[in-house]
Amino acid sequence: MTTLPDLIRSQQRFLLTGHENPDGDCVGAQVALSQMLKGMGKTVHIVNPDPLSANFDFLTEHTTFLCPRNGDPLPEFDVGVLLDCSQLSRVGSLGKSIGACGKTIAVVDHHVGSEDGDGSVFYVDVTAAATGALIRRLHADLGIELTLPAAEGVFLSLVSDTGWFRYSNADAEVFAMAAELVSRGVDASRMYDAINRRNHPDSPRVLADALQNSRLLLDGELACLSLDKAMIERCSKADFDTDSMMEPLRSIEGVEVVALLKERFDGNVKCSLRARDDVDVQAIARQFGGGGHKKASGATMMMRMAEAERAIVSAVKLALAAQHGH
Ligand SMILES: [Mn+2]
Repeated sequence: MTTLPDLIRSQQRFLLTGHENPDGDCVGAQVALSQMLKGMGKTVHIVNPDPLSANFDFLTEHTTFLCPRNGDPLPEFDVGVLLDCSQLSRVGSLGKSIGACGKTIAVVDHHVGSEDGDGSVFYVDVTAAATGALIRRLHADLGIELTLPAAEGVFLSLVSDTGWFRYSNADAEVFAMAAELVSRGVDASRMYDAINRRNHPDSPRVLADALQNSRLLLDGELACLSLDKAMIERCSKADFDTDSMMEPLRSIEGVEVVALLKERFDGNVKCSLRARDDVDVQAIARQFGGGGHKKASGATMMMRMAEAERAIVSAVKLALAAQHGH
């Protein structure tokens, strides 16, 4: 069975991609891997199903992110690499185009179930804190030094998926890597500013108005926030990261699970779940066709908002009851 290092050594043209609405882990891993491949003299293109969030503008100084529209031809490639997801269906319509090329697909991912993904070559570890951590390991496997942009990419991955080292996945590997990356020149404080201190002047009002709709349910163990289309529209106009709205709810004492439900334009609901302790939100998301990690998961729910709210409340209720042992 071919390993990813062998595949990289033997092939020349690489197409890197990832999931819809690429997050910091996804794009950080893309930057780090593209730096590595370019350093080896390979041809690399990064294509994503959605444009980069403005928070990641600082990466575009050294890296080009393509976002081909429906029907645009893809750059030629020998190997497609799925980063931070393992299924072409997570890559939207772009995933279909990539799959239709019939080329080798490699998966680099840390989500539950990624070992059963759409690739034929896997570099996966569900215990890894971030996909970027896997790209750091890949550098070591191939004996490649990290460039500064690669180090910044890995660092972005680590801070994105550990919530700047607050979550329980911030393990010894994460801190060891972070120390190494900072010693290679990564400026953590400058990166924090570049990502997080560039909100729109409307953002405090948008956040305040959105949080008005938050509710504490199930004896205060579930915090639920639903955003309708109008609020989603306001958020996107202010370029506000809706996932960050879960943080104030997570900080309430006694809250075990936070659910963020976002109404999509087609009327279905995108649900994000976060757990504080022992509730397995990956198992809950899976009930609705989604997945992720034990403490951070999501699903697209093919139902209206009111129905989605009821479904999430009853699923969390069952999970809490199981946890409480009755
Ligand atoms: Mn990730």
